[in-house]
Amino acid sequence: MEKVLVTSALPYANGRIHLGHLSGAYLPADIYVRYKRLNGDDVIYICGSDEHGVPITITADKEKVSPKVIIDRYHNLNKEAFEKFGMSFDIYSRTSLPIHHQTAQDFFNAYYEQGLLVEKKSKQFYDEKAKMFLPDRYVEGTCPRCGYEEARSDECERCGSLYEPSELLNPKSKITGETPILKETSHWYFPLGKFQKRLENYVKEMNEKYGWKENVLQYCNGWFKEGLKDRAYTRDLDWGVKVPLKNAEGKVLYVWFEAVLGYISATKELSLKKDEPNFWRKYWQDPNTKYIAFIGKDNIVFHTIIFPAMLMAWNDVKPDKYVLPQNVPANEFLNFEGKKFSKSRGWGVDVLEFLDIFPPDPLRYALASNLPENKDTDFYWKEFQSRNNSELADILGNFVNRTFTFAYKHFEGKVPPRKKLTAIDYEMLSLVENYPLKVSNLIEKFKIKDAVFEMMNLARAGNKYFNDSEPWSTIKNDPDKASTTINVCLNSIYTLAEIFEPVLPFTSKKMFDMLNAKPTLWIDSGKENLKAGHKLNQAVILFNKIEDKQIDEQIFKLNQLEGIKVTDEKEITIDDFKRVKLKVAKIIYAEKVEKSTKLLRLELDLGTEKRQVVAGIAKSYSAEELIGKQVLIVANLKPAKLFGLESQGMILALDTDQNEKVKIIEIDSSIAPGTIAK
Ligand code: B3M
Ligand code: ZN
Repeated sequence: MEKVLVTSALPYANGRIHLGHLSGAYLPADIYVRYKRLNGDDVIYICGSDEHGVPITITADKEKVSPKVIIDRYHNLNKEAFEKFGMSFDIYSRTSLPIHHQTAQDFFNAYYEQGLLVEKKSKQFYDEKAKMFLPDRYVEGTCPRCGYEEARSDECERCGSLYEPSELLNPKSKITGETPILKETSHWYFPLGKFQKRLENYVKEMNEKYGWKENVLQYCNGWFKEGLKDRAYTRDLDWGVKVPLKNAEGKVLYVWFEAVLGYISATKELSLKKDEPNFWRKYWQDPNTKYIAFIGKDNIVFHTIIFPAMLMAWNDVKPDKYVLPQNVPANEFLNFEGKKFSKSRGWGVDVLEFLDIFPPDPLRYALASNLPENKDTDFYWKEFQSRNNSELADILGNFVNRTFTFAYKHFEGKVPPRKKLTAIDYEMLSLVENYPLKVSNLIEKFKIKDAVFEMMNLARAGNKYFNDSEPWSTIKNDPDKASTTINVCLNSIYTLAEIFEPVLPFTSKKMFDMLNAKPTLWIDSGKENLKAGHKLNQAVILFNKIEDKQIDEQIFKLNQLEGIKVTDEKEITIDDFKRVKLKVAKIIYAEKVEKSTKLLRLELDLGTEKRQVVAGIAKSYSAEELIGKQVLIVANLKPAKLFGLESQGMILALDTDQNEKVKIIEIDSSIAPGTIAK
């Protein structure tokens, strides 16, 4: 039995998590953890919200509310999204808790007291109007190397060069739009360079022992080659963990130096909840613990270099020593229908939105089958549909369904005995028996995608065995043979229920309920777990097919939103704008589109003509309340087909950013339908 500590990156509580996040650091970890639990290992799984740092304050500034409002909102939304998705964290904590602040300050003090931190003065941008130092992302200017006009204070996203803030041309504060001055400030630096040799050895040793992923090693080696430099441990900001020193007013710990400690403080919070204050030490401070940190590729340096260096620096002087990550299986990115996820452009779909429409298991399966383990991958709606329909429903669902139907029709809903075993039965039994090990070998190596492929292969083999055994004919001329076939099929379904549990936890539960059985130890799940005479429960449908219409609706909505949310784009000319014909339209009839949760079919009067428009506003308005209202529409939009209905135009509405709610732009009744807006 292994003692396993698993963490997933702590998402910033400044926005909703989307499918890309799930594929990167959460679903693979949850699959690993669920498998480890069934395998009888002693596992804890830790996560929570990252609630400090500039990403949070920027969002708060934009909305003109306090950071607290933002973190409360998104912590709760993301916690709910993870729960609905079936994430099995032992705790989902938050870094704004006092226990986290205390933990982070303890670490800072441990370094400060051993004289490790170096105090240095430097010039940083300062906004005199806002009376504050401006962190990197608050300053924009022209890149001194390539002339890119939206470069950050010390790095250019376009040409990738790094420079001193004083070199940035034409700097502007993002808060006031004023030109900031350079003002001297002092910060404490963590001397990462001092740890370089030890870090290189650590990465080398872990890789030799446990086989790190190629992409992760490459990142690390890139950093080592460049040479590790001192890193500022503090920032001039008032939102965050206060620097625990006198004369450190207005300074907080740099978010990355405390967020990684969030894993530890979250485990401490779990200990308090369990009323076992030293529980966390059993994992973090036992040298036998296998610590696995799941992350996305943009977080590699923090987990393979900065966090280990911080733990080393603590372990150097303190008696209670921490374990370092044994493996950091970072994933690449998931894109959406060929492009990067983008909130501002409305490209992508967030988790809660998705789970409002479709159940979690098909999403888990589709994402797990296509994890960006070695390269970026894409989520496509059509692929999601076919994974659900042609794999989950047609292969796994079908095998379970035909077996249960047969067992009820011919064997009174009981497991029939094994009577005459022939070669084909022995072959199937030995395949099933060896299957759990085959799958676990892959999961142990973090080859989750391959493991999921193998899981479905067992269901494929089940169907083939059923077909080849022809129980529908043997039941008439050789009933003992049919009895054997169904016994083997039911036992295979037991194995499937278990090995699919990490990926399809909700479905697995249904399968076990149908079998009237409980999971066993992973390695035993391929054995004869259902004995002859065992009574089954009634079968339920495991997967519903997803219709083309449902998918078309999503694709339509995506393109519609993408068309509207162009606020971040460069300017357009007046001629570009003139190409858009905006007209006043009166809604003369409205009704729900059948089987759609979002769409209404509207009949519009444009003065000289009538039009039909399909609008994605059913979550905000009932059909009845719309009739008689006047709205603005884009009248020269190319018609599109949706749920078999032609949509001849698009209604303008305001995005309230509240769970897909929109507000139509109403035009008062004194204006005649057909009037042009310009
Ligand atoms: N919050 C970055 C992110 O959400 C950061 C991860 C922290 S892990 C300790 O991608
Ligand atoms: Zn540049």
